[in-house]
Amino acid sequence: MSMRAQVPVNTLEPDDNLCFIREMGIEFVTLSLRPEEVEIDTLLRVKERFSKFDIKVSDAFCTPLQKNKIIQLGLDGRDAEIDKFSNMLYVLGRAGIEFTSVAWQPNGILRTGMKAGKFTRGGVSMYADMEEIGARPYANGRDYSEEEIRETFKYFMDRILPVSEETGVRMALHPNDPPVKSLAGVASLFYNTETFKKALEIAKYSPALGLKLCTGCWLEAGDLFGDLMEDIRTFCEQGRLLCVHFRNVSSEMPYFEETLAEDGYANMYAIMKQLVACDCNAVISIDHAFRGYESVGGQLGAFAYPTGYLKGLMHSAEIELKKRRYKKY
Ligand SMILES: [Mn+2]
Repeated sequence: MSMRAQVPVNTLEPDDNLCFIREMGIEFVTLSLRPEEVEIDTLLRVKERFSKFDIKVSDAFCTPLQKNKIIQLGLDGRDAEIDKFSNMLYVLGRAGIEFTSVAWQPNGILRTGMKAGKFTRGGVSMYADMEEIGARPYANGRDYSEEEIRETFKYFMDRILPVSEETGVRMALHPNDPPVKSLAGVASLFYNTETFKKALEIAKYSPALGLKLCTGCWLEAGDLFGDLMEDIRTFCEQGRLLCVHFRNVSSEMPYFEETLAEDGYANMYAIMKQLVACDCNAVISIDHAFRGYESVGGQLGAFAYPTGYLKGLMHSAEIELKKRRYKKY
């Protein structure tokens, strides 16, 4: 199976949006769930409604569980939060949804802000100035060491891996973003290829733990992250790659803006060709878009052009590598 382009949606996505997604030639969506929506009837109803538009739910996530401060900092009540995560896996399993997302960043993605940058053609997008981010005070009252953060990940994995294996619902781990050793006083779990391998070791190399390969993170850190081309090959071969975030940035840290694929410092076609050459069997999305305009379709409107560009690069690579054929030419 080849890569499948996807866009993010929520359970209340209007019918017109689903039509628009179908008309972009997109058959897969990643479904955002509010905590109260993590139950089987809601999911079956949503899947049924989406199926009328030939749209399948490739994966689903619940942000408060995906980036959970209590679990990830080991605060009081983490067992109850882990139970909620476990319940989500059972529900997704019953609904036939293949994977969910995890990002070991209790404070989320850190950016200096959003603005129309030097490299964004007037588009308002996220940018990071690491000098500013690095000078921030502790976000959670004190410093959390690498050992502590590894412990919280191990504690979670020890309890969740058996459920993930039993239900068949895998987890796609996203790197810490920006990928540096520590952010606002919390050590990062996964900020380069080596630390991802350590996370796999903690997860006892269970197939349940997969990778969300965010090219944005790899590019933000450049060679300090690892060899992106080699990593694509390795993790495709291992069947770890569940999802690709296809995103470019203006330059490596210490300062970057999130740009259109064609405007950043990396050749995104070369990256796409490597994904296709390695028979990447994952869903792929643009990750972030410029801030949308209400009158031009909001977020989905903002996703449309870069997602079409992504599909153009993907199909070009498939044609060039003879993995996509037409009757004529
Ligand atoms: Mn990403």
